[in-house]
Amino acid sequence: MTIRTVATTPFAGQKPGTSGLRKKVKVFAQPHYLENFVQAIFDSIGAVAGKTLVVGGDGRYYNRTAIQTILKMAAASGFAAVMVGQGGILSTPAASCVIRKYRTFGGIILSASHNPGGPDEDFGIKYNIPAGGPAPEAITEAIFARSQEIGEYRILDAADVDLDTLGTQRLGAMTVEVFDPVADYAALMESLFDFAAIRALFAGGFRMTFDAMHAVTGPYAAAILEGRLGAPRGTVMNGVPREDFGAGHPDPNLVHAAELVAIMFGADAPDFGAASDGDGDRNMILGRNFYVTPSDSLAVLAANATVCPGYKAGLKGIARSMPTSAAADRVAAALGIEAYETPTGWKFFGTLLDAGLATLCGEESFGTGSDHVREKDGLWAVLMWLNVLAARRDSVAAIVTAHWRKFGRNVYSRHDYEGVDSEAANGLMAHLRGLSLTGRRLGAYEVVVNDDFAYTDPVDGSVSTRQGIRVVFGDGSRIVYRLSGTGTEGATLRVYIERYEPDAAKHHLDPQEALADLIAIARDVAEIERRTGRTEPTVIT
Ligand code: VG1
Ligand code: CO
Repeated sequence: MTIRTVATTPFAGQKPGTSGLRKKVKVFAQPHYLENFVQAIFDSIGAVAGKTLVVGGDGRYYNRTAIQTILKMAAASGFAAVMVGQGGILSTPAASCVIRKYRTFGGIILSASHNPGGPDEDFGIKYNIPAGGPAPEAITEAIFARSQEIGEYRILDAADVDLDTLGTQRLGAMTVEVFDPVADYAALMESLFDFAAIRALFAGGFRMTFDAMHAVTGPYAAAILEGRLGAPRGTVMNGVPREDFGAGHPDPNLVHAAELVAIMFGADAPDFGAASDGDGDRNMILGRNFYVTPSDSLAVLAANATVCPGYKAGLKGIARSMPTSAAADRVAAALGIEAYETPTGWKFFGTLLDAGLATLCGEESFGTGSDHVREKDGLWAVLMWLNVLAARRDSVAAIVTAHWRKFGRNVYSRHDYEGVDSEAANGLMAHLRGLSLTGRRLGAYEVVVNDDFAYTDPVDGSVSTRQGIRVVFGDGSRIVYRLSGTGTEGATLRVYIERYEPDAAKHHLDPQEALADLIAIARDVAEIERRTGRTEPTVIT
């Protein structure tokens, strides 16, 4: 077997976004495209000789092909070993778990998360550091810079590796260990939650439906919920990962998880419903006829965390991304712990978790997690809810509405305008950046803060600017605007709207009604219709 050095030239635009590099499969499949980016990673993370790397993905189309390339390139770069999930499968939180448990030199995760999969759809790749989390911006910027000057890459000439048989193989001088992608993760979950109490809950007739959306969590959910926790077979639906996610959008929200939503809002609905996304790091939580917003879910889990064995000592702090509602801040204040506000993207939580400043983290985009790994974790959130339900023996709706009565409700909604013309979207953001609204009245509200969110990491001092336009009003209500950093076509404008409602008599109102005046202001201020031609959002969550 020989190592080949291949001459190459840079591709424009290999710039990682909110969570790694995401492009159409057709872009990744061009000769040298993936190889250039992988070599740029290996060239940017320090000496790799003798180190171990974790590799796996969400099982989407091109996953296996990409893994073969990465294995041969890792061998050519001098890695001593690569641990790869059987069948190329490894959820994002399980990858983080394994990187940490075996103290590897990080890992490469192949996923475009909630984006559709298939030959004409999306693919993605990102590097996670040895702490288990997404590479911070300093590293992603170094990878991008390297990709823009790359002149060659190295790859081993070898036959493909068998990804399906557990055990150890040789690839040149490197060891490839194909491991069970579920076992370590399931053991970690069992160490955090009261599995006996959850088993007793199911044994008492509690019914649940988990929608794996034909994505990576199928095998994890089946092993944990139906296996270790004794939920009846059939609790997990769409549980077999498919390369095209069954032609669906593996995004656990009210629009894309419509099948689950119909079950949970239908006749004879189960007690509890949940779904996860393409790579297993997101979660949607539903009760019977009841939807829990991700921002509320974070707050409720924080308020109830001590019923779970892994969190019984209490929380050190709670972190949320800036556009996420401030519901969790109210819990932090009540608990007398710190609340942190970070830019969008899980990479910003890593330093807080490593420094022991925060225990729970969350994003409005169906992401919740804790210091057990360094990624958001879909099944973890589902299990934490199950532990809370087993301890409180109350319905999801009763737990959330009682939470609102105690803390008030942060009424919240996100409006996405997908597939907007990029120039129009950039123009809209430039228009917003040019406004100076502080001190002005908009409808019934007075603007007290209007800025482009900038963040200084309290641990390492790194600064991230241009993280979203904020319009904050005197009563704490907010409108936030940002462009998505995970899409592959045109631009997606996200508008986040929040208002605090202390009055329990109004907690039952539909957020779209309760927020109607702010929604109208948000559209006016950004001139959404005039600039994008859109009269309505494509997705409302
Ligand atoms: C979106 C979400 C963000 C999340 C990111 C990755 O980013 O808003 O909160 O961290 O996706 O999630 P953006 O830039 O499109 O708004 V995942 O599950 O796609 O890795
Ligand atoms: Co995801």
